[in-house]
Amino acid sequence: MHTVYLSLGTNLGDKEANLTLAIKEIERRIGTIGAQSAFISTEPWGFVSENSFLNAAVRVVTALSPEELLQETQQIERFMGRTQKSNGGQYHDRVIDIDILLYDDLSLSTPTLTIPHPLMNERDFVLIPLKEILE
Ligand code: PH2
Ligand code: MG
Ligand code: MG
Repeated sequence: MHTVYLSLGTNLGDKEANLTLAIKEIERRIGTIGAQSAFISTEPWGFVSENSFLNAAVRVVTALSPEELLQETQQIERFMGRTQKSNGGQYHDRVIDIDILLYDDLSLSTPTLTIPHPLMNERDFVLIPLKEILE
């Protein structure tokens, strides 16, 4: 089994409900939630939007491989109605974004997936929830 840390963010609709549903879907499709951070309200980082974010992080124990994990997180995003993906640093408002931060102590870089998340150390909206649950 593998320990993974996921970052969650939303800035559209009922943000608290979006995070709650995403966490429920993570539990259903990915694995057991070992810890869940508080939900924190943050300002948009890296793009201009009038919609503030609600961010959180979770620790999950999973049997999935990194690529399977990515497929499942993307399926949850689509199931929850996410349409646009960030493209070349061009960010958009979104109902849900689920990013893989850490997967055991693995370092991996493929065209579709980089672990640890390459920008995590620059982002307080990632680091603050992560520090709450990191063990
Ligand atoms: N996600 C981004 C870009 N900017 N800003 C905040 N506050 N929260 C996010 O989750 C976020 C962001 C790219 O996924
Ligand atoms: Mg993201
Ligand atoms: Mg993402």
